[in-house]
Amino acid sequence: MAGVSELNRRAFSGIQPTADSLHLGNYLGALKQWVELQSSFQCVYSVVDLHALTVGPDPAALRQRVRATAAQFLAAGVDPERSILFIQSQVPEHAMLTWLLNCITGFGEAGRMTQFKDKSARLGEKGVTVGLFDYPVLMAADILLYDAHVVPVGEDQRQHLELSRDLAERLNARYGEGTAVVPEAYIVKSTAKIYDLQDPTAKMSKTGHPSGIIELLDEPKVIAKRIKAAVTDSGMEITWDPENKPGIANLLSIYSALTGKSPQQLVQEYEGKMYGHLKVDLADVAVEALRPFREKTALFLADPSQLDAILDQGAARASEIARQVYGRVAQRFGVSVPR
Ligand code: AQP
Repeated sequence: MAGVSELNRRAFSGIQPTADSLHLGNYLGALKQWVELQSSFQCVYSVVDLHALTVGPDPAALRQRVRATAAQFLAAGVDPERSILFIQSQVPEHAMLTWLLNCITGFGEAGRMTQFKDKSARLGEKGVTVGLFDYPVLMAADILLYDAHVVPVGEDQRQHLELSRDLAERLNARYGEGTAVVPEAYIVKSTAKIYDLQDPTAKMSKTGHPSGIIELLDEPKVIAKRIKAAVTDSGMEITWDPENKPGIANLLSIYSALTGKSPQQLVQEYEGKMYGHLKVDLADVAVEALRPFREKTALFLADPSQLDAILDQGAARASEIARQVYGRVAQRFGVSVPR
């Protein structure tokens, strides 16, 4: 964990408003770290709606999900007094810096991104847009625009982070040191990848089958049902063996992250017990952990003017930094800086 002196350093991260509710993977892989980093970094967190456009959402649903996502950030503990919380599309410099970065990114380099390959394979040729291809460059712009030193994300974003670092280094090599801050990924190993409850070899994902996901806003009985129906492995013994027992290891990782007990400690506690015991107890733990989250989200959504005020204030603070950093980079490229 960073020391007090790092309060001068910035953390940036974003989540796409692509679903009504975030899931447990988003929370344990990213959002939990966002909240913790607030005591040691100046944090900038965004609802990245421009990214969400890459999958062609319905405009009304997108607008509603932007607000729901922001409310969930706040419910998780993002503190708008300490951190900057804003909607990406309110700060035009994200798109402007993306264009500059597009012009220094190799076509082959962007084409190597595995998430693009996976998503484009799923969508088929007709569904794939230039926007989807350019997603990692927009993500690099998001990060570099705030001179971010660290980026708390899950494992699936590691390759995109590497591209952001490469682009920052390229900017410094071509346009002079100090053009960009080279960011570092902040990935917590134990929760870097939470797996689908029905397919513990695939990551829990908003686009996965509902039965494999725990949504943070799910009703308690839905949460309990999904955990109790999670796929487990052959054998009966509860052991920590991610390679051979990925289903049980996933449940232990979730249990561990929600309680602070290590997987090894949990294995000891469940010695001689059946998989079913573990599932019943984890269901209770998850229901109780998510109850206040659901209630707080509902409160933030019930007060639209407060939510708007928080987001407007966040956009103003984000714009101040973005304008300055974009101006510095644009000048070095030799293009005009808007007045
Ligand atoms: N299963 C996961 N385990 C750990 N971290 C995860 N993240 C996502 N899934 C897991 C992290 O959550 C943050 C937000 O992700 P996002 O919404 O911006 O994009 P995503 O990774 O595309 O989210 P999904 O749910 O996985 O959606 P799809 O279905 O589109 O692939 C990121 O920090 C991510 O690492």
